Amino acid sequence: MWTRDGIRQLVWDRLGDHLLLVVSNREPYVHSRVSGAIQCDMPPSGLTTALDPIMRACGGTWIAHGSGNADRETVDESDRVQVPPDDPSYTLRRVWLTKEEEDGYYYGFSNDALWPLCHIAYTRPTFKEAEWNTYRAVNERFAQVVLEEVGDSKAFVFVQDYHLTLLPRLLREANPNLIIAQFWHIPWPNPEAFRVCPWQEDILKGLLGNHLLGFHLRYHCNNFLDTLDRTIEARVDRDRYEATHGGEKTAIRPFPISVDFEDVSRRARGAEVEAEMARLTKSLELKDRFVGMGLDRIDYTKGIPDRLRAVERFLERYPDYRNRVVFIQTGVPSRVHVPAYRRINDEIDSLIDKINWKYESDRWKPIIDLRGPLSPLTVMALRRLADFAVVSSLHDGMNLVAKEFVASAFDEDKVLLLSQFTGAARELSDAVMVNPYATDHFAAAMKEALEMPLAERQRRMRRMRAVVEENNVYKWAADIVTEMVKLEFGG
Ligand code: GDG
Repeated sequence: MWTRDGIRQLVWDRLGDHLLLVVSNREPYVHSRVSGAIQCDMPPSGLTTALDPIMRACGGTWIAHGSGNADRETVDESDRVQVPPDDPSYTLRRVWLTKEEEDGYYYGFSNDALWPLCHIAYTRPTFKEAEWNTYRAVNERFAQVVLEEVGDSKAFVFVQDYHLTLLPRLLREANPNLIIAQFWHIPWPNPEAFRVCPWQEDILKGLLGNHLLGFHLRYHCNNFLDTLDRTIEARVDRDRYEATHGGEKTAIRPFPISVDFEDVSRRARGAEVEAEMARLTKSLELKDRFVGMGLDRIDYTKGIPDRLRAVERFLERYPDYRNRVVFIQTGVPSRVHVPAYRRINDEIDSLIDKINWKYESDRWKPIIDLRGPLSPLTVMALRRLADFAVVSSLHDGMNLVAKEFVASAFDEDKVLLLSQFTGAARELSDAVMVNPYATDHFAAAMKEALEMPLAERQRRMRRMRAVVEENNVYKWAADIVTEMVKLEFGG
C-alpha cells in the first residue's frame, strides 16, 4: 500500500538531486480578503485535491496563477509563499495575470474552447484567434517563471492539464536537461472531435515536448495516439505507447488519479464532524428522512440538470417516497464569465424551483439547494449524512467526488450512484451505474439505492473502499515517478 512516507522516500531516492516543480493554472491555496481579514482557502478543484497531498509529502515548488484578491499581499518579494498555512511543507510561487490575459487564456481558450472540445457534452467549443494568442503568451510566461525557478539545477517539472499544452515544448527547447511530464486531467476525445480545433498541430507538438504524458484511462491514451496519427508527422508505436516527433520520444501512459484514502477516512470519523452533522440535521430538517446528495463544481459536464430531472421523475413514479426523501444539491459556481456556465446556473435554478414548487408540502421540500463553496467540514458532514450520493457526469476524466464519498463511508452503509461516463466507473464497478441521459432508468436506480438490503450495500461499499484504498493518490504519484525514472535512467 502506498503511503505519504512511501512517496516521499521514492522521490528522495530516485530524484533526490532534482528540484521538484509542479506547474498548473489553479493554485492550491487562495488568499482573499473577507470583511477586512485575510483568509486562506483551498479551491474546489479535483486537480488541487489530488496534488496537494503529494506536494505536502515531497516538498518542492508549485507554480500557479495567483487568483485571490489578497494573493499579492501574502507573498514575499519573489512572489513565493509557504503552504499550507498551518503546516508549511512546500513553496507556492504565484504567476500574475492581467484581467485581459485571464479572459483570453483561462475563460477563453482553455475553458470555452479546449474544455468543451475534450468533453463532447453537446456544448460547442468557441475558437477565437485573439484568445489563442493570449493562451500562447501566457504559456510563454509560465515557461519563463519555470526556467527562472530551475536556474542551473536539475529539475523534474510536472505540468498539469489543458491550460498549459504549449509549455512542455517551450521548456524542452530552452533547457534540454529538464525532465518533463504532464498529466491531462480531462478526457482526450477521438480524432474526429479534436480535428475541429484550428490549432491542433501546435497543441500536439507542444504536448510532445513531454518525456511522459499521462491520462486517466488507456482509452484516452488510444484516442491521443489516433489523433497524433491523423494530424502530424509523428511515428506512433502502439505496442510501446510511444510517439516520436523530430527525433524526440514521448511515452503515453494511463495513471488513474485518486484521493488520500487514509486522510479522508480518518477525517470522516472526527468528533467535529458529528457536531456538524447534528447542526445540519436540525437546520435542514433531515431527521427520519432519506438523504441523497450531489456535490459538484457547477459545470455543464457534471450532468446536474439531468440528475434533477431524475429526482423529479423519481417523485412522480414513486409517490410513496414524497415527504420521505430529500436531495441536497450543493454546488460551487465556477467559470462564471463563460456564457455556457451562466446558462447552466440559470437552468439549475429554474429546475430546482420548478420541482420544489410541484412537490413541496408544508413541512418538506424535495430539493435543498446549498450553493457553495462549503467548508471541508460541512462537505464531510454531508457525505456522512447521505444515504446515497449521485455523480451523474455526462463525461468526466475521473471524478474525485465519487472516490471521496467512498473513502468517507467507513460504516460501509451507503450507496453510490455513478455515471457510466466517468473515469471512476472503471474502478468503482460496485456502484449503481447510471446513464444520466436515461431519466427513467436513473429514477429507478435511485429507488434501487434506497431499497438495497443492508448486506448488499455493505458488500458493495467494502469492495469499493478496498479499491480506493489500494489505488490511492500516492500510488498514482509513485507510478508516474517510477515510470519517469525508468524512461529517463533505465530503471
Ligand atoms: C478535474 C476533472 C478529475 C466540490 N465542491 C466543494 C468542494 N468540492 C471538491 C470535491 C472534489 C473537487 O472539488 C472536485 O473534483 P472532481 O474530480 O470531481 O472534478 P474537477 O474539478 O472537474 O476535476 C476530473 C480531476 O480533475 C482530477 O484529475 O477527477 O475528472 O474534471 O475534491 O470534494 N470542496 C469544498 N467545498 C465545496 O463546496 N471544500
